[in-house]
Amino acid sequence: RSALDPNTEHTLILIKPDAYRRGLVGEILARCERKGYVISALSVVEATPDQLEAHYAEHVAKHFYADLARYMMSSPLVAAVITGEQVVAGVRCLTGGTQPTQADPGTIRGDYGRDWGSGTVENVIHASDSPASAEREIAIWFPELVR
Ligand code: RTP
Ligand code: MG
Repeated sequence: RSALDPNTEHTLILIKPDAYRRGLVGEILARCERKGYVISALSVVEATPDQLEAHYAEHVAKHFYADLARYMMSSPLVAAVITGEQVVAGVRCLTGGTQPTQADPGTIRGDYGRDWGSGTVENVIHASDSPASAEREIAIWFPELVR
């Protein structure tokens, strides 16, 4: 049972703490809305270590995980469920490549992401990389929607 419409597609974005602090929440949500997608859920949260380990399960054992977790807990962030036809691929496209310096201009990371010399890049946004990831991640950040 889900509170989300099963007849369309959903993705999970995190507007990461750097973007929250810099006042980019409205800008990032506006880009999703202008593309024609709908905001189905929205929340300001302080991520817990458990939530991040679940969310980034594929990265927990990697050398950059400690920096990543510190970055993701450095202030509140905004979690959102975005809805629309092929929204998973579409929002990944809006998001751009992982590394801000290489991300195409015009993408969210290309326009706003910052590389510092060391530590984790501040790349502004997370977006689910597949419909299966989206389902898994929505359950982590919006458990009330999937119960
Ligand atoms: P995300 O999951 O956050 O949407 O980013 P992504 O798919 O583009 O990249 P992914 O490979 O899943 O990496 C997740 C996040 O970990 C940080 N990272 N740091 N220092 C490093 O080598 C490194 N590699 C990845 C980034 O914050 C990246 O977004
Ligand atoms: Mg990823």
